[in-house]
This record gives sequence, structure tokens and C-alpha cells, in this order.
Amino acid sequence: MKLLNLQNAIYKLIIVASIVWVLPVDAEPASEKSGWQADLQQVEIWKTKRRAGINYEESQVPKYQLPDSLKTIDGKSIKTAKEWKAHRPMLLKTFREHVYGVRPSTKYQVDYKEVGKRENAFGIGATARQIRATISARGKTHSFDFVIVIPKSASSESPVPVIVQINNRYLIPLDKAVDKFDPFWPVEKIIRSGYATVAFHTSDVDPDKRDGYKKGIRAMLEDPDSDQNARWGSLSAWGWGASRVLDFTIKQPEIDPKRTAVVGHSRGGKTALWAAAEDERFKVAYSNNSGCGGAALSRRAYGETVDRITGNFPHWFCKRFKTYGGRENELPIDQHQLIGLIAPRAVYVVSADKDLWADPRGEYTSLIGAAPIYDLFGIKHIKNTNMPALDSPRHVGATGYHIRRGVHNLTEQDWGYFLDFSKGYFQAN
Ligand code: GTR
Repeated sequence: MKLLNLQNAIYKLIIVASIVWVLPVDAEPASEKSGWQADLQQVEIWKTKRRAGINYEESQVPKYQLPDSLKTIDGKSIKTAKEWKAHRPMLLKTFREHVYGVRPSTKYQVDYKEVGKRENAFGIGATARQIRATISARGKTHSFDFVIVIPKSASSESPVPVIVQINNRYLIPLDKAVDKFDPFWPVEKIIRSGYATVAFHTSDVDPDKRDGYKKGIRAMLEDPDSDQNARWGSLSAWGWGASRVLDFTIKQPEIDPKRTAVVGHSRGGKTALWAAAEDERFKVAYSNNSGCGGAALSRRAYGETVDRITGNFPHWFCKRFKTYGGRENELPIDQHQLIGLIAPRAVYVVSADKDLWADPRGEYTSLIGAAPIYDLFGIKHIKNTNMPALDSPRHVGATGYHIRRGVHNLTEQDWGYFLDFSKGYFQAN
């Protein structure tokens, strides 16, 4: 009998040991080894029917060398987290001056006023409020609204994480946020996950129009003596708006200021990354289908290029960025370093397999390109250079990625994967 027990114990030990050996903590399941590849039919559709005159072939990606994440702009090696921190302001400045623009230092004041309130939202005791932020500077004012929803479980003794959405489609006013389900900002789903959430509409901060400058926050705060080629574009202005929303949000006693995420899709996804680079109070950045000027590497020139984006949307970036169209190799930085500016905080990047315009492989490669920064800080992150398969989220430590089957969009499925990731991340951090 005793001998049998001993044999059983040895068998169990062998099984457990072999599982541990086969599956080290960060290992990717074997099924993911194949990885995502662009569907050839899609490549053809994009080339011939959607946006022609642009590269969607992996074999046609120009030869490029990414700037080394562990080198300063003037070429010195960075060996420690401390050296990285000392270098970060210079990197941030380079992104400001060459891509997104410098925010003016004009003094301003912000007042917040509640303009609507709903108790017991969704029948689960959540409180929803619409707040109007009014910015005043040099005798002028500019207002924009945002909606904030806080779950019943939140209190000053037990504050909850918050997800701030930069909504590039529309303002979802209070009543709609509570009464109508919208997969783009699924408030009830977020609240039921135990988080508070806030959203504002980009154009309310700065119009999303090439001739909208005069009506937005950029004109109101402009510094006439600043370098014309480095003035902030709308993406930066929207990110600034996200920070003003955060100022209010983290003052609410039910919100935990150390567990904050910023989320955006497409132009909103580009903004979410830049907002988190500029404002370190955002602890997680989620960028959905952000493409060129977002997570995708500019040097790959696959799908939307610097030339196309700055031609179609000249108001998004600083003027200097446009000059890199067709000479991306001369950019002093590339987008993996934008992810690097957010590290060692969390970054979640999302692609969609029919969205070749946003260059899924370029978005994934950029996330992986920030790996050396996470290593410096000893923070776990995705290392696998092979992309995961469709609809197979890869979540490792402070980084997350998935490529969803389907078109350019932010869907409930995307939110589901992201909420899973945040749950783990916020519990551990
Ligand atoms: C596209 C644009 C992208 C992306 C998107 C969006 O047309 O080329 O850069 O930002 O719009 O915001 O929906």
C-alpha cells in the first residue's frame, strides 16, 4: 500500500515537473507559433479597390533600420533604468518637435460644472454625470463636455480604476450613455467590470477639420513666438483634453488616481498613445487600430504613409512631420519609441485583420520594439516577435496585443479582451 502511494506521488511529481518545464510562465502556446499573415485576397482588395498607389506587400517594405531604443538621440548607450529616465525628456522633446508638436506654455484656468446627473444608472446604482469644462485664457473661453460614470461599489475607502475614452466619433451625452448600448463605449460593461469610465469628444476640444484651427483650443492657447514648424497639432490638443478630463476625474474620492487607463480608436488611438507619453498619470494606454502616427512604424511605409496622412489630415501633426514623407529613414525617432515613452507603464495595442491601411505587423513590431525599455525596468512584457493568430489575445505583464478578425473598428470583442487585460494588470499593480 505504502509502495503504491509512493509510486503515485512520484508519478504526480513527474507530471507537474514536465508541465512546468514545457510551459514556462511566458511561453506562447504552440498553436500561436504560426502567427498572423495578411490574407492575400485582402492585399488584392486594398491594392485594386480600396486605396491604390500604396504598398500592402510585405516583400515591398523598404529596407529600414529602427533607431536603437537604448541609445540617446546623440548616440550614447543607455544601460540602466536611471539612465533611461534621464534620457526620456529628450526623447519626448524630439517627438514633440518632429511629430505631434509642442504644447504652448500659455497660462490658463479650468472650471468644471455639473450640467446633468442620473442616479441608479443601469439599475445597479451607478452614478452618471455630465460635466462641462471651461478653459479661460487671455480673456477668452472654450468649453467642452464629458460624461463620467462611477459604479456603486466605489467609495473613498475603496476607490476604483478609471478608463478615460478619447472618443473621435461623437459626444455620447449623459442620457445616451445610460440608456443606449454603444459598443464603441460600452459603459455598462465597463461599470460591471468594477471600473469608472469617462468619455469626451475630440472635436469639442479642437475641431477635426483642416480649417478648424480658429475654433479650437490650439488657437486659444497659441504662443505667437513659438517655432511655427513645431506647433501642436490636433492629436496633441485632444491628448491635452484627456489630461484636463483626468484632472477632474482623479479628484473624485471614488476614483483611484494610480489606476487609470486612456483608450482610443484610430485617430483616437494615436491620441491615446501620445496622451500617455505626455501625461505619466495615465498608467495604461490602449490604442485600437491606430496605424500611421500611432502604433505603426513609419519606416515600414506599409498602408498609410507619412506623406498620405499629413496630406489628408494636415491639422493632426506639427508641420515638420510632413517633411518626412518619403524620407522616413531620416526621422530621428520611430513609433516603437512612442511606446517606449509610455513604458514601463502598460501598453495595449490592437489591430484588425482587414485593416491593412493601419499596418497590423507594423503595430505589433512597434510594441515589441519597446521591449528593451521594459527589460531595463525588470517589467514583464511580450517578447515573441511572431504575431499571434487571429482573435488570440496575448497578454504578458505590462503589454497586451490582439488582432481581431474584421474591419477597422472598436468593438465589444476588443473591449472584452482589454477588460481582461486590465483586470490582471490593475490587480497586480
Ligand atoms: C483614416 C486615417 C487613419 C485613421 C482613421 C480614423 O482614414 O487615414 O489615420 O486615423 O481614419 O481615425 O478613423
